Amino acid sequence: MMTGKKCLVVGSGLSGIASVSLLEQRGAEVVLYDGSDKLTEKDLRERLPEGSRALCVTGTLPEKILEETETAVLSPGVPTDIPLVKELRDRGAEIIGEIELAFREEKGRVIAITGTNGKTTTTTLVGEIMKAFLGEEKVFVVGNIGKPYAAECLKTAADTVTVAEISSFQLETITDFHPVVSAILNITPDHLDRHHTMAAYVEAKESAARNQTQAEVCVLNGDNNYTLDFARRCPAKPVLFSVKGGPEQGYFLEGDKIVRLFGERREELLDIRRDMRLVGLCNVENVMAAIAIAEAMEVPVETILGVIREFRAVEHRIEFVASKGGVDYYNDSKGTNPDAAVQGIRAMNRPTVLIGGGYDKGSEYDEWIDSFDGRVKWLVLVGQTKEKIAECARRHGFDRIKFADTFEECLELCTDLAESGDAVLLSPACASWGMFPNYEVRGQRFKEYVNGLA
Ligand code: UMA
Repeated sequence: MMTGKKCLVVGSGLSGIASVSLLEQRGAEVVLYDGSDKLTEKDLRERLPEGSRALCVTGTLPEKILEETETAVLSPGVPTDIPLVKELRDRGAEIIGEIELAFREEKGRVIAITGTNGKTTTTTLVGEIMKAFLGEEKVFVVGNIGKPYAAECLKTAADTVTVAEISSFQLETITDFHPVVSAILNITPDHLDRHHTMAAYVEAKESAARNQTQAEVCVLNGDNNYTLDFARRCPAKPVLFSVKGGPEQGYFLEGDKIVRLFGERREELLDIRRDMRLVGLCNVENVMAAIAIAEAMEVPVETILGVIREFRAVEHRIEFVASKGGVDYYNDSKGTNPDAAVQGIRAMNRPTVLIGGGYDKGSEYDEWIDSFDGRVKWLVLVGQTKEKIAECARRHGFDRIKFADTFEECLELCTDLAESGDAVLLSPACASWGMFPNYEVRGQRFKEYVNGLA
């Protein structure tokens, strides 16, 4: 029961604001706190919906609030080991995160998808499959993907499904969160500034399945040492997928075919060249995981395949735009750092004119240049980082470089350089700032240009 409960919400971003609204709808007395010294109490008030009675606090949290708080709801970006959280814990407050808060209101079934990479694509694809199966209004796609779970949970019912993309940050603060199907797509080092050790990061990811039972399913990557190891200890029934030839049972890639093998029953499900519009091996993994999740939810295979055949990609992530004059154009504007851009270029299977450059975040480009691996026909550079990238490329023996002064000039140059059978890929390894307000606008501009070509 939340009525009259004294709750403290930490963080006034998307999660925090949605948490305040949920708590107030449930009758709690809410304090919204933000630790940023750039924000004032007025800023917090402006972020809240009209009519909210929450007390807004910045700076140092008064003793009285620390003492009275019964439940503290942390936003994902708030580390669980900062002095404020320790203090609240020592005084006996319950510490939960926004995902846990929302889950306590859940009336239907939950699918939880985590992993270092591929979460958003897999979550989006599973969301589409579940919508095709149950109807649009019965499915909620929430979490790290950008829509707070707390904003949707009160709409759930016995016959709805919540598809949640869950980050390691969000998993640190769950207690009862219990998906009927969970998935850990892969685990590679990430966010170590926050979790401190790889062991802690892995533990956070594994907790997606913590409350599951043997009657439920946890989908795991059979090619990743961490998730493979977890398959032996997982409280749910592990279902493996693999692109490297594979586990003895589960979903795997055989030539160009995704195959399912359960017991003696072997079935070819789809041809990755014929039936998938998504490109790149990372997306084959995402598709396999989505099939495994959807089948665990008892969605008929034909419904699943129907959605996969049409699914084009999450916007701005290795998104196929159009084929013009025999040249395929791909928008990977979301490739805002070298790591993400490595995935972009690896997904190309033909000579590629690659657009790089943008705002300087102090990144190093060596690994990205190394990943070109003979695929890049021309590298067209634009923006603040163009000289820095060119210098790095030359050091690695790559000198097929062209420069452009504006984004428009860069696009025209690409069209001139690309020949029938080539690809043009916008995957710049840099943020868009300086030329655009964000990567979405950059991707949009690229798509408008491509769609306008004869
Ligand atoms: N804050 C504090 N104290 C702190 C830290 C932060 O008061 O110690 C305050 C900040 O001043 C700021 C607010 O908290 O005002 C921000 O909270 P937040 O960082 O949790 O951001 P939200 O806007 O609530 O967005 C969060 C997720 N952000 C993070 O995990 C960092 C979003 O994921 C998510 O989409 C959203 O909730 C809705 O569920 C973003 C993300 O970057 C996309 N995720 C990471 C990733 O994908 O790698 C994990």
